[in-house]
Amino acid sequence: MGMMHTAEGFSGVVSEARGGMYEVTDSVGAVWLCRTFRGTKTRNEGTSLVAVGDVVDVVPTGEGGGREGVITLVGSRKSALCRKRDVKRNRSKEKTQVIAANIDQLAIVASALEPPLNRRLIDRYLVFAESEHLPVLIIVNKVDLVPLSCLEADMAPYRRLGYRTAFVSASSGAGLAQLVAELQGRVSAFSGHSGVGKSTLINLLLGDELQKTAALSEGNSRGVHTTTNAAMLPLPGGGYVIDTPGIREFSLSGISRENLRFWFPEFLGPMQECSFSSCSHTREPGCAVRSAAETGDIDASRYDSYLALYESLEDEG
Ligand SMILES: Nc1nc2c(ncn2[C@@H]2O[C@H](COP(=O)(O)OP(=O)(O)O)[C@@H](O)[C@H]2O)c(=O)[nH]1
Ligand SMILES: [Mg+2]
Ligand SMILES: [Zn+2]
Repeated sequence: MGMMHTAEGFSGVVSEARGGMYEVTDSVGAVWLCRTFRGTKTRNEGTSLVAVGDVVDVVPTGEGGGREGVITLVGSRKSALCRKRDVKRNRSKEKTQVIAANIDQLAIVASALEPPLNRRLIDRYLVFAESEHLPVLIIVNKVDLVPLSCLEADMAPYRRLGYRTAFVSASSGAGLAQLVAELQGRVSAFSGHSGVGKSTLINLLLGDELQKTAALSEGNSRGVHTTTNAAMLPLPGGGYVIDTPGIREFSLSGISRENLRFWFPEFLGPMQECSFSSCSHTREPGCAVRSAAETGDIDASRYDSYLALYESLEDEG
């Protein structure tokens, strides 16, 4: 099931979406301008018909050999980054908008300073990634502004939990080679607080030739009336980067007060020992998770993030 050209059509990946038209990149890297039609079939019900990252079947329609086509089938997605429903426009039949499909990892971008390292926000992203079963890379940018030893201490709890981290500076170039290695051959969705340096980093990673493309797609995404514009930006060494909006725009529908505990992997052991099997790990007596946070077996800041997230979620019961 590779991306094969056949007599009738071929399979490719949607590399850019803008205004209802899609760029589809085929197996040899050629770009086709495609649209959907009433007969376009999908293996994904209830969500956007086509999103960046989708694997699609295309039938060429271009006259005189132009690279144009219609999308006949959208393949099933192994992962999907979805947009939060607009509460004001929440019609029950409205489809869930997909920001990007088939991403291999979520690259959480934070900065060492300006804005300061925000562990609460990192934890929020991690809970999201765990709930979506998405591998994570935590990128700490602007390491030129803070001694590396301080940052390594700040991030040690995450490394202990097995999350991959990369310390980089888009300004000095520190750590970029390691970051390139972590991104190579994968589709990575970049997300993080504004001002942490996502655009600067992505431009650096793309190399000179493609910087113009990135600037262009960013310009588009600011437009008020445009529909979901997104692009997979090809990395020189293989793999793609997708710039995404912040987590406030993400659908967190998989996360509730009841299942939050499962997205903190370090809680899973201690919580077997809680006095109440239904323990919420907030204020019950005999809570082994809270005890572990007090003794330092669970990082105290992570536990505080749990409490803050718990409070921010609605009670389903
Ligand atoms: N000191 C320092 N500043 C940086 C670094 N990377 C980006 N910046 C600056 O941070 C600001 C925000 O960067 P930008 O890429 O627009 O952030 P974005 O909002 O995440 O896309 C800009 O003024 C950049 O020049 C870095 O590694 N070190
Ligand atoms: Mg930006
Ligand atoms: Zn408990």
